[in-house]
Amino acid sequence: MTRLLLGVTLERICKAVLLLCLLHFVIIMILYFDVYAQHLDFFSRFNARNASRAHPFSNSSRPNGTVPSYGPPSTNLSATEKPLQPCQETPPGLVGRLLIEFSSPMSMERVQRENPDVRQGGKYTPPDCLPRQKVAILIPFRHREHHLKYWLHYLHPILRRQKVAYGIYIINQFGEDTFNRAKLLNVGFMEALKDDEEYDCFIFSDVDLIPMDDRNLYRCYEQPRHFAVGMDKFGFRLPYAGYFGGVSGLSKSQFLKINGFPNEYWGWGGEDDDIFNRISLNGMKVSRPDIRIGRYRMIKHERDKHNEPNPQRFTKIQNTKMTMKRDGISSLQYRLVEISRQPMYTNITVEIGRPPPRLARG
Ligand code: UD2
Ligand code: MN
Repeated sequence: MTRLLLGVTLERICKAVLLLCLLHFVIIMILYFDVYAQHLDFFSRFNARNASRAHPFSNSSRPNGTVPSYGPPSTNLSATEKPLQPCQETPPGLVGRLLIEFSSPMSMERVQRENPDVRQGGKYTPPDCLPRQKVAILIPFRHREHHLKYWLHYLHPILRRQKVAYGIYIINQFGEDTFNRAKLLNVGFMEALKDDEEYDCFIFSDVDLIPMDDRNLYRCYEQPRHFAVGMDKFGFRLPYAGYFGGVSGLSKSQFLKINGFPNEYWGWGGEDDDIFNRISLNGMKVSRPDIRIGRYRMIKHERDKHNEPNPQRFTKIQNTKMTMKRDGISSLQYRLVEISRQPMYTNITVEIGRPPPRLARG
């Protein structure tokens, strides 16, 4: 009797083990097929992305009038591909705070290697959505190659995550006469539009300023934008309410409304305050990101040669109201020396003259 009972129990245990094994096998099979399906999905998405990379959007390849916004042509979509949607207002791939440092050496080769989808001339268009604005980024420049490498290294990936169509323009002052930041930026505005008339937003950035947070979106707003709110050199605080230096952005119509920037500020200082005055005098108000987001690191440097503080600046900023109508984009004169398209940026070398003799003596 005991033996019989033992046999029955053993048989039950065996059945239970068998059932467990069967269950285990079924679960494994389900999981296996699920992973396999995901792989398939991943590969098909990967292929689609590569296909879109193989036909990057460029002005020359765009059939006239077939594309409503700044995206790849929609004409060669297959039946299964969805047409591109406008890029989201808040880009989904932002990472927030960034670690910015300038101690490790940087090379242009590295920047190029790490940004393979930037087109010749430093241009980029998001491959997966239709960007809402086309932004020209203008950098006043002379003899700051070392800074430029860091700027490109940090900014290309940030701008890519921000999902805008953009082009980078270095406005390089020819010769060794006194530097003129604002006039170079006026040249940048004109030349960027000659390069691509679709630019509707212009961002003016010093070559030595790197944003520390990618939520500080490089695009244009309802009002002229001041991006560089908190800089390390000012203890991450706005130095004064009317400060407009460092990095700023104006739409095409905002820029034209203030007659562009002044051409007559030679040497260091004052031009940013004049631009601020122009904005207020034309009934606009400067907008800014939150101080926690608008943080910047400036690459440390000495004052450059031929960019000494402009002794006229304090008097000049008192007179913006009188000068802004005659001095600006409407009176801009320059001689183009060379335009060269580099892999990571477009270089525009320009002769912009020198200060009038009275100022040169001052
Ligand atoms: C401040 C402002 C800057 C501008 C300037 C006064 C900050 C962070 N920036 O800059 O926007 O208002 O004062 O004019 O407060 N540059 C060259 N080569 C030169 C000289 C200047 O490339 O030889 C360019 C370069 O892009 C540089 C920018 O001009 O970043 C401003 O010059 P700066 O960096 O010498 O002046 P800084 O830092 O006092
Ligand atoms: Mn600087």
